[in-house]
Formats: sequence, structure tokens, C-alpha cells
Amino acid sequence: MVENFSEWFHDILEEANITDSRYPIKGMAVWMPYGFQIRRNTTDLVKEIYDRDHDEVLFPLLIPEAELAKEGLHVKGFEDEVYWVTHGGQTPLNEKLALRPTSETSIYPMYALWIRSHIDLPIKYYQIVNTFRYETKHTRPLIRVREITTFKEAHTAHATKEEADEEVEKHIAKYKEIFDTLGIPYTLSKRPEWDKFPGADYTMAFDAIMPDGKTLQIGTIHNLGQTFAKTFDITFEDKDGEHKLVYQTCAGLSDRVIASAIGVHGDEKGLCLPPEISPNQITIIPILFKKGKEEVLAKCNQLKKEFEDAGLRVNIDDRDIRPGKKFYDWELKGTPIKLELGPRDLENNKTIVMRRDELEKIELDLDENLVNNICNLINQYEENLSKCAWNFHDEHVKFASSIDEVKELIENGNVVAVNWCGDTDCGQKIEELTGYSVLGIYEELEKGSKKCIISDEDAKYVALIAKTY
Ligand code: PR8
Repeated sequence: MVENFSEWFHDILEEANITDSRYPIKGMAVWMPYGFQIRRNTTDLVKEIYDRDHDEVLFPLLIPEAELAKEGLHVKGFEDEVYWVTHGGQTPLNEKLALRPTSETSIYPMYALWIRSHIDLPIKYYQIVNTFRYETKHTRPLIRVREITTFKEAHTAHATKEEADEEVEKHIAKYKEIFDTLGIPYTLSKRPEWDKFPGADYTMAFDAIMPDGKTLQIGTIHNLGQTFAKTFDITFEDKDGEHKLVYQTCAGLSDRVIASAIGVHGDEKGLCLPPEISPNQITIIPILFKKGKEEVLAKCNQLKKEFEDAGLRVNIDDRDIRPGKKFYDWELKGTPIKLELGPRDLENNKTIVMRRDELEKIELDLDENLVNNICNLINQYEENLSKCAWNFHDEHVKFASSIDEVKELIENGNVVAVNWCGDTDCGQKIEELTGYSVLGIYEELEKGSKKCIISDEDAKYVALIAKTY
């Protein structure tokens, strides 16, 4: 799988009924039923976490050209990626309308209307919508799409810089909770100046290492300072009667959360889904013969109900096909626990259970704490997924002290840490000499303790270098 992760990923999406990429527009795929359930569970998790201190809203898809063009830095960053609506039927529109590539320029003119006084602050809204980016790099389902179908974007405005800085930390904590729940390991780094979000003061980014060693940016948090507040005139009257500009943050996640969950946990047999987002946490497979068929099915239904009462998602695969084919299918689809039940099991009051990660048969008593025992197995499975993924991640972050070493380590599937003075010229030189990207600042160094990999100046930071998706 490591050698041809890209092919594995492409195939598993189709085989497991997640997406179908044959839709006749590049970079736009259909969410299939199994994939849609994974997507819904993922969205529910994100909402549950964001609903704690944000309100969900829904803005229109179209943005007038004049609004999009207002913030110079921002529009420059997106100008080559915007899809335009130019006609209403046969009639050319007076003003071109952009399909949102992201919604700052859609939301912030409205913030300017809504925010009047310090009592209106903070404002913390989020929406989960589709956004459109005319990506020119190689598109891949879920990973680099032109219609980002599940774009969670949070937008906050605050009275003070300190509050905005704190909000960045709160977004970071939320993202960690989301990734930790799904057992997705990450590095968190501060993007270099030349790679920050257009219009942001700075960008914090989460990256996951895929099985081929390439990194995937799975979430970003941007401290926008007052750039957009100035452009869109978002002001408030403070307690002292003075009119001030707000400070802002925004934070985004996409379908890549699902892509990384698939990528970091999958194996040669298929998906290993985190229980939190798996459409079914338990799949019951009845072993049916003519004799005793009714009893076995009745018991399967009774078990399903008991599991559901304990809050678990369960399905019974009663298709009229060989059990072997069912086992194969559910291994491919990554259901955490398979439970098999045939007439002889029923007679013996036993069932055979299998965890998707270990695939070892475990015999459990049907009427001795079965629900509890299964819940324990799901927990063990979840912990093991996370542990294995973190082990892989930790083994693939390595330190290098020369450019040749950086290249060699990345070619062998690693992400590489180097000492860097923080100077843009040196950073870009690293990219030029290696052909790989500086992800960003990973750690700060004590003054005078290390030298920069390029300039021989004192290094201020440990920077991460990687081959990226
Ligand atoms: C913002 N504004 O837009 P960001 N396909 C899949 N996922 C993608 C793609 C793509 N083509 N492009 C980006 N992403 C800010 C924050 C509102 C919210 C994912 O930020 O441009 C990446 O994981 O950094 C990225 O980190 C996230 O969307 C947010 O996009």
C-alpha cells in the first residue's frame, strides 16, 4: 500500500462506495451512500464541537465581484481559482458573481452591518457549505477537489487583539479534539510568510502524514488581525465611546478530514474506520441454513436492538450471498466489529466476533455481558488505531542537518525537521535546493543553541520540510 498509496486510495473510494469520480467535471465527484454516511457522521462531530461556543449560519453561495475584489491581498491569492457566474439565462449580468472560494468577502460586509457596539462582540459564526476552487494542481477525490463539498468555515470577530489570539488557541484545541477523536496524527506548524492565507497575519496548520510520506494539510487557522476589518469597515463603539476596528480569526476544515482518516488507518484489506464516523460500528453477519434460519435472524434482530439501545450503530447483512463474501465486503468497508451468528452458535449460546484491525476470532457468550464486552472491544480497537497511526507518524518525522540528508529522508517517505534562522530567503532556498516545501515553524529554539541549515546564522526555529499533497 505504501508504494502505491495513490492508487489504493483511488480504488478504495470506489470499491467501498464512498465517492464516484466518473462525474463529467474534473475535480467534482458524487458522494455515494456509504461515503455520505461517513460524511454525515464527520460533520456531526465537527458541529458538536463547534456548537459549544459558535452559532451556525448559512450564507449565499454567490459573491458580487466588487466585494470579492475589495481586499487586495485576499483577491490576489484567489484570483486564479475563482469560478464566475456571468449570465442569468441569456442575459449578461450587470456584475459578475463569484462562486465562493471561501466566504470572508461574503460574510464580512454583513458583519460590518451587524456589529455596532462592544456588546455585539465577540461574534462567532460558522457554516458548513460547498466552496469552489479552480485548482490547477492534480485533482484527487476528497484531497484536492474543485468543489469542496464539506467546507467548515468559522469566522470570529473580537474587541481586542488578545481575544483574537486566544480564539486561535481555542480553534487549535477544537481541531485537536476532532483529529484525536478520529485517531488522526498531525503536526501543527506556523506556515511561513510566503504560504500563509491571503490576507492573514499568520496561519497555523495541521498536517497529516499519508502512508507514502507526503503530507496533507487537514485544517488551518488564520489570525486575520485587522486586515479585513479595515477593508470592510467593521467597527464598534467601545466602552470608552471610541470607534475601533475589530480583530478577526477564521478556521477551515474540509473533506480532507475524511481523506486522512481513510489514509492513515487503511490497510491492504481496505478501510479501518474510526468508530465515531463509521456508518456501522457493528456488522452482524447471520450464517443461514434452511434449518434454524428464523431463530438465527430473530436473535440477530434482538442483538441489534440491544446494541442500539446502548447507543451503537448496527447493521445486519442478510443478503443472500456466501458469508465469506460478506466478511470480505465488511473488511473492505472497515466496519470496526463483525459479529457472526449461525445455528450452532445459537445452540451453544456463543458468537464469533472480530475486530477489523486484528482480524482474530474472539468467542463471546451471548448472554454474559455481551453489550459491555463489545463496547470494550470497540474501545480497544479505537485506541489501537490511534496508537498505530501515531507510531507511524512519529517514526516518520526525522531530523536532518544537511540539504542532501533532507532530500534523502523525504525520498524515503519522511517529513524532515531542520534548524532555520527564520529568514525568508533561507526558507525559500531550502525549497529551491530540495524541491520540497517548508511546512512551517514547528518549534522555537533557544537563542544561540543551533545554526541555520543554510546561512550559518543562529537558528531561531525548527522548521518542517515535506513533500506535500
Ligand atoms: C480558508 N477561510 O479558506 P484555507 N480540496 C480539499 N480541501 C481543501 C482544498 C481543496 N481544493 N483547498 C483547501 N482545502 C479560511 C479558513 C475560511 C476558513 C482544505 O482557509 O484556504 C485544507 O485542509 O486554508 C485547508 O486547510 C482548509 O480547506 C481551509 O482552507
